[in-house]
Amino acid sequence: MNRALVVRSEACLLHVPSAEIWVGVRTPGTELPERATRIEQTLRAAGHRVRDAAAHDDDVLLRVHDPRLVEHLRTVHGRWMASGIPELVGQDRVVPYLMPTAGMLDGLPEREPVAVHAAAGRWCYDTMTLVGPGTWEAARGAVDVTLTAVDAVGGGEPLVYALARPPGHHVTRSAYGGSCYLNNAAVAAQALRDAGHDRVAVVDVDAHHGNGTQALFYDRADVLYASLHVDPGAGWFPHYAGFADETGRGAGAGANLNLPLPEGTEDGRWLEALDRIASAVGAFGASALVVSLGVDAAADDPESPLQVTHDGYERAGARLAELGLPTVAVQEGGYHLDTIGSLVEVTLRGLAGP
Ligand code: SP5
Ligand code: ZN
Repeated sequence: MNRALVVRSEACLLHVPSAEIWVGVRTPGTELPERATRIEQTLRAAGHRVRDAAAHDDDVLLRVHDPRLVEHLRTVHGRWMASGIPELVGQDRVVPYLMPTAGMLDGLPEREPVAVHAAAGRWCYDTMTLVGPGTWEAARGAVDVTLTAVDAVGGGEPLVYALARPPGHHVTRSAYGGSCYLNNAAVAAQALRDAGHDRVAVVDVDAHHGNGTQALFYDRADVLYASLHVDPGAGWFPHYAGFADETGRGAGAGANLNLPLPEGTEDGRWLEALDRIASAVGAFGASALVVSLGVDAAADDPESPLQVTHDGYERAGARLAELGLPTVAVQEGGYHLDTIGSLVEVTLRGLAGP
């Protein structure tokens, strides 16, 4: 059997979410470091080659994201700790209490707020994505993992898996959320473009719509974003994006494909949608593929109502492998610790081809 090259980094374990605040209620965080250790353990046991990430500069990252977002993430936890909030209210994680929405500002100029607890909501769009002491190093480490994976594909590896954590597909150019801080898959797509691939496809199999990746490439004809996910119209995160009528804009018209699926969708319907996506990637004429590999569509995952099996994920990998494209698979969601490793492993088995 063909095996993938796996890229990982110790830095990715440094982000410890501690909690998520959802509808005002503090619940334990689900995007845990153990996700990465479980995946790595399983992939090593299955005989995949494992390589440490190499440090990369900020060049691609700063073209994908607003440099002010990157600077905010790099500095905000330190500012928070120095602000007195931890002593005053007992909160040592950065969490917004106010988001300056377009409706609030109503045309007023954007100002740089003095208070760090106000700046927190300028760059983060939800209350579930807390910043702790190791968050920046982990998110930046995930970018290094991703860029190292792209380099390896450039060096002739047909399939490279970026064990990126925290995940990234919910991050837009200038706003983070959904347990994500920096958009690893978008960095992969941009780096593949820079490496000479004229057309790159991003296929997002995470249970949730990758609103960040979609937004980043929505106006561009050179990167196709295609996703199958639980229908935001049925009340699921990210709620405001992921609808079938979002097909791209301007030069990017036709280069965005959303296939929202009902709660309870099982392998058959999920794989039909995946097949439509694979055909679209073929028709698009991509010369490289990024897979946003979330495994939270699995039946046993606590965060989504899709009912995909291990066999479904393996077949999805195999269908994408038929495209015959150099592939960077980037880890996104997946929260059931006992099966996250095997779900990733079978998907890579499929992606590696017969
Ligand atoms: C990368 C990824 O899969 N992000 C998913 C973020 C969606 N989270 C939505 C959570 C909605 C409420 N969850 C409450 C359960 C608390 N554990
Ligand atoms: Zn997800």
